[in-house]
Amino acid sequence: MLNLQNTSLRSVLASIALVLVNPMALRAQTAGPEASKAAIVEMRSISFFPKSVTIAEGQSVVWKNVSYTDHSATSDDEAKSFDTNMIVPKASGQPLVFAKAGRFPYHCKMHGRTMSAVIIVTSKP
Ligand SMILES: [Cu+2]
Repeated sequence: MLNLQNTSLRSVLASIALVLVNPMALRAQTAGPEASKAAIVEMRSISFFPKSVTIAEGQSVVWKNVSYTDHSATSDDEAKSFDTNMIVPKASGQPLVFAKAGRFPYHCKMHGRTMSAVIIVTSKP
């Protein structure tokens, strides 16, 4: 299962690498071992699943679009601390590393608040 996800992830990396200019995404490219333990969030028709994901500092998240329309995972804060940009059906975003503990609500740019969720990052002991 994990191998399959990694394979599909690699297949889309090349096509989206040039589009992503998010500093967090660029850092994620060199994450190496961290990327292999990425938490997966599915983008469904108008929801994220799971709606709440808890990870540890330094862990990454990969959004995987399993629906039939484009979606993004865009942070709610004005600074837009992370944004996958639009991910097309059957593709996955680059792994995004969450380096700091905190609560990071996000939404889809296309579907707004209807499609929202949260990443909770816990600090390492
Ligand atoms: Cu959406």
